[in-house]
Formats: sequence, structure tokens, C-alpha cells
Amino acid sequence: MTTKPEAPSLENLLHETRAFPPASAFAAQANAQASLYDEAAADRLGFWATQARELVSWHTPFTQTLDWSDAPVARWFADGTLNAAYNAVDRHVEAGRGDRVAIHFEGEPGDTRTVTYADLQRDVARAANALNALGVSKGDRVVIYLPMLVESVVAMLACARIGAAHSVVFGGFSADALRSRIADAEATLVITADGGYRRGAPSALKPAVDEALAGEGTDTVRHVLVVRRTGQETAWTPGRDIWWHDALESADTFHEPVWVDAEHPLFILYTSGTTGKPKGILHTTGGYLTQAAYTHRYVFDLKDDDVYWCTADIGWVTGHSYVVYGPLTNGATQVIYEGTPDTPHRGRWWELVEKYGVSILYTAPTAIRTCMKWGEDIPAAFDLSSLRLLGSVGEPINPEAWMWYRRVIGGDTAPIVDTWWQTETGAIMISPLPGVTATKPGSAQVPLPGIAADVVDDEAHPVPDGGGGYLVLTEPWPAMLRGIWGDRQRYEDTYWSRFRGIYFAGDGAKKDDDGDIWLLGRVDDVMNVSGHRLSTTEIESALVSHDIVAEAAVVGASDDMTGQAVVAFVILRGEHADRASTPEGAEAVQQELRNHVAKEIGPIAKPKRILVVPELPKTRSGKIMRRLLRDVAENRTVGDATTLADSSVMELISAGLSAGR
Ligand code: 6R9
Repeated sequence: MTTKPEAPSLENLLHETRAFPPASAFAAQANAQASLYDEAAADRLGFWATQARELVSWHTPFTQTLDWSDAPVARWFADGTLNAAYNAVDRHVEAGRGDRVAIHFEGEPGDTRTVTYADLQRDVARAANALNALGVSKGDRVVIYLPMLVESVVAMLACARIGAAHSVVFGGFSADALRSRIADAEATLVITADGGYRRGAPSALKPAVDEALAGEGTDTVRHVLVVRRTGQETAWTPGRDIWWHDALESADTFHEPVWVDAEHPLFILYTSGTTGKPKGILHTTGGYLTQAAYTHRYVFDLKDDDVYWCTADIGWVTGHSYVVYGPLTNGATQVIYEGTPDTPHRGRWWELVEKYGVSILYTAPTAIRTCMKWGEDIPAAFDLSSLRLLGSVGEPINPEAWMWYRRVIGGDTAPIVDTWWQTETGAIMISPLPGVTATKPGSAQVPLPGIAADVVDDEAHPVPDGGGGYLVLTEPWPAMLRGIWGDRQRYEDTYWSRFRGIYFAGDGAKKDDDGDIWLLGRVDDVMNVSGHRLSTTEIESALVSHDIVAEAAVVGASDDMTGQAVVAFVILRGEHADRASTPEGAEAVQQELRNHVAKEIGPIAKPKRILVVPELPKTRSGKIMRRLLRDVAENRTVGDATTLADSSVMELISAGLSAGR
């Protein structure tokens, strides 16, 4: 996509004014204090050096903090050496905390496993020895294509332990997506499973690996390690394929971690959504681990007795930083759940919160809106009183979804942290600090202590409070990407050429009158209607603020009269779902919602068309694929839908619309 980014809306600012100051009891016990901002402001690099020394164990202490001489490729803590798996596992065992639960695993069929830090140490050491025995060593790349299992965490840490970079490919991606990632990373090993459980049934994974490896550019792969999860029939290539349990059984439980330089590659993660060659985002060890641990400790207010649950899949960056590296480096106890939230029933997540006494929950707005759609009587049937902090990530959260999350899930007391960051940033960048910041529904608000972010206009000038523009990061940060795998030029072009010397995030944002940052969606999602710039997010928020709407996606469809026209796709809340089942009903719903948007934002933002649909097309990381909706809105054949989490959604939408016409 080469559409020119457009400046986001200046005129149509959200007029959300609610704020929730921290409860004094929460503030009194919080890890974060307002003084963190002062410390970081007084000496930014010194602040990061302190975090790196306090939160991470170094084999060789570093003496240098930041080397920016090869900008925009940063080197952080470069003369230090460490090992990420040692930090995530061994040091907790050495500190006498081996019996502490690291992972409460819950499989979709209901099987469970409790894994202590000592268990994790044995498994990671065994797996590291097994990888070495298969000829994998420091500097190699390993592709991991697994469901959400304990073995997935072990596999990632085993790679880190031997100094091989892992590249996790989401288990739902197609064989061809897998093939192109294997080829680009020139991986020598693939770790997969026979299958995983999804919506109540085993779903095979290994056939996609076989297909990928039959394709072009994958000759570098020498072995495939296969975790047995479902026990289903699995085709086998003797000599190449090896069962994970066989390889681990014969492996020693002692393994000396490979101490690597702070700038040694830890992982490559391919980002979705771009055309052509996949973009392999490269992260290294010391800076990444420092910021993952720091943000996890302060943004989630992690304490010893917390039970933490991040619902993200390891195939997404959130799973890397907030299932694996952040929580484990901090010695947390966490829940990992294999399956979907509605299997075998729509209360599954809340049942797990009650069962494990989850105190910190980190999830995505799309999941929250889905739960809104299912109705609040479902979570109401479970005891959610253990929850004391809630997080959101992945897309702007509509104020109404935020309010619902706070009231229905958080019992009106748990602070919500809306965390803005990207695969490229490696860790959270903009978020309230719980116990310090008065939170505002729908805003990620403030750069964390140590992070420099701003909103600028077309000429890179910071906008005044009340203004809108582009979100940029103006100083290097420890967990920043170190490039795009094998393509330095593309790295510079993509992120550093829009504004010279500062990082262009690709998101539109505004500053409110307090200077707090509100994210407005990707700049390429901005519409231009009759010369007025409108944000998709803003109109979606207006729609979701209406009682009958559970979820909304807005696209700009080309229009002869106005340039672009606003087309909205909405899902109605359960109790109102059949209001649109007759043509008259649908017409009335559309009229009501159009008027509502006009009232909330202004007549210019009124959607030209509102289509009531049963589902929205989403990627595996929960992002709505507006490109496909634009195809529907512009009456085109729907384009490539292969990266959808559920590829049948587009048929469902098209069938529903033609039946309704
Ligand atoms: C962590 C992750 C990055 C893009 C980012 C932005 C959107 C993420 C957000 C948010 C508003 C938030 N995004 N968090 N927008 N508020 N709290 O999602 O990484 O998959 O790389 O996506 O997601 O548009 O640029 P990634």
C-alpha cells in the first residue's frame, strides 16, 4: 500500500471529559510513583541504566548506556553480556523461588498443567540441549509455529538460551505465509505441533509445515521438531521430523546458558498487513529485556501475590513481551489459555479468572467489545473480585468499551491501563501509570518515564495542546527495533524518512487540553469527506456509544460527490440483534444511528450507509481489516482475505447483505 498518509482530524476531536483519579488505597501500594517521571526527566539515560541494572541480571556488567552513532540503529548497554532465558528462569530458581508457579496452563478441552520455575528450568535446559544436538547454535534462526502451549514458551526460551533467534509465526497463518517467513529468516529448524484445540475440535498444524517446506526457499531447514498435543494422525518425513518428547527425554537437564552481547539478536517477528515481502522486525537482547521487564513491573503494578493473565497469542508481539519475556523476567505467576473465549461457553474467560484468582488482566478492545455484544449477564455469573488492574492493547479503545470494561469486569474500581505500542517498539511506550495517572476513557495519555513521544504536524513541529497530527518518537528507547531483517534501507525508508531523525509510528493522534495523547488510528485509515478530515476511530466510538451497538467498523468508500463517503458496519448487542431482521427494522436502526453520529460529532460525520452485520473481519491479532470492508462498501470483489482469523467471515457478511437487499 502506497497511499499517502493524510493528517488526521483536527476539527473532530473526541469530546470525552470523564476522568478517574487513582484510588488512594491503590496509590499507596503502587509500584509507580510520580517521582519516576522526575527521575527520568532529570537524566533519561541514567534512568534506563538504573532500570537495566535493577531489573535484569548481567553476566558482564555494561558500562555504556546508549550508542547512537550508527543512527537509526541503536546500541543499548552494548558492552554488557547476558542471557534472556537465564533472566526469565534460572535466576528465580537460584534465588530460592523454584517452587513458585510460573504458568497455570489451561487447555481448551479443560486439561491443566501447573509449571513451576524449577520445572521450567528443567524443560528449557533439556530443550536447549536438544536444539544443540540437532545442530542449532548461536546465530541461527528457528521458526516456531505452535498453538498456545507451555512448550511454546519453552521453545522460545530454549532458543534464547543457546543464542539462536526465534521467529514465531502465528499458528493460524497459512502454509504460504509460513513458507515466506522461513525463507526470509533462512531458518534451520521449525518447531511445530501435530495440532491444537480450537473451538472444541483438534485442528492440525503439521500439514501446513509440510506444505511450506515443499515450497521455494526453505532448503535451509534441516529438522522439524513436533510437539504431540492432539494425538491426531500426522504425516512423517523420517530423518527430518523428530518428536519433541523424544528429543527432550534423552536430553540432559543441565545446560549452561550462552552469554551473548546485549545487542545479540533475540527474535525476529514478521508484521502482517503489508504487501509483498514480509517485514521481519528485529529485536536484540539487553535493551528489549530491560524495557519489557520495566513496563511489566510499573504499568501492571506487578506484586508477588498477583496472578497475571495476558490473553495474547505468542504469535503476536504482545505474547512475546507480556506472556514470555516481561512476566517471566519479573518472576510472575501467570495463566496461559490455549483456546477461544467461547469454548465450550461464552463465560470461559471469566470462569478462568475466578478459578485462578486472576488479579491483572491484559486484553484487546476487540475482545472487550465481543463480550459487550454477548451481554453482561455472562461475566456477572462469575466472581471477578480478584481483578485489581485491567489493561488494553492493540487498537484505540472506544470510551464506551472502556467504561464497560471498568464497570462490568473491573467492578468500578480496577484502574485501566490503555497501552500504546507496536511490534517495532518492542514494549509499551504510552500508558497511564496506575496509582499515579487520573485515567481517561479512550486515551493512552502519557509517554512512560524514559520515553519521548510527541504529536507533530506535517512539518514535524509539535502541535499545541488541543491540536492533532502524527505520533512520533523523538528519542531512541531500549526496546526499539534494530531494523528490518536483512533490509537496512527499508528500515530507514519506512520509519525514519517521513520526518528526518525522528521515528514515524504511522498513527494519527491528538493532544487534549491537558496535553494527554489520544490515538486516532492508523493515518491511512483517515477519511476525507467533502474536504473534511474524519477519523474512522472517532466515528466508531460515536456508534459504539449508542446503547444498541456492540461493535462498529468504519471505512471511507470512494464517492463521486464527496470524494469519500463514510460507510459503517455495525454489530448490534445481543438483546437488540433482531431489530434489524426486517427491512423496516433495519431502516429504523440506520436512521437512529445516523442521527446519533450527527449528534455526537456533527452532520458531516453521518455515515452514508450503515450495514448491520453478524461479524467483522479481523486479523489474528484482532485488528479489523478495513481493506476488505472497503471492498464490500465499494461493491468490489473482496480481495485477499488469507490473513483473517476466520476466513468465512467475509462470506457471512456478503450473504447477509445480499439477503437483506
Ligand atoms: C502491540 C501491538 C501496532 C498498532 C499501532 C496502533 C495500534 C496498539 C494501541 C493502538 C491505540 C492503543 N495500537 N495499541 N492504538 N491505542 N493502546 O498492537 O502491536 O500489532 O504491531 O500493532 O496497533 O495503530 O501502530 P502491533
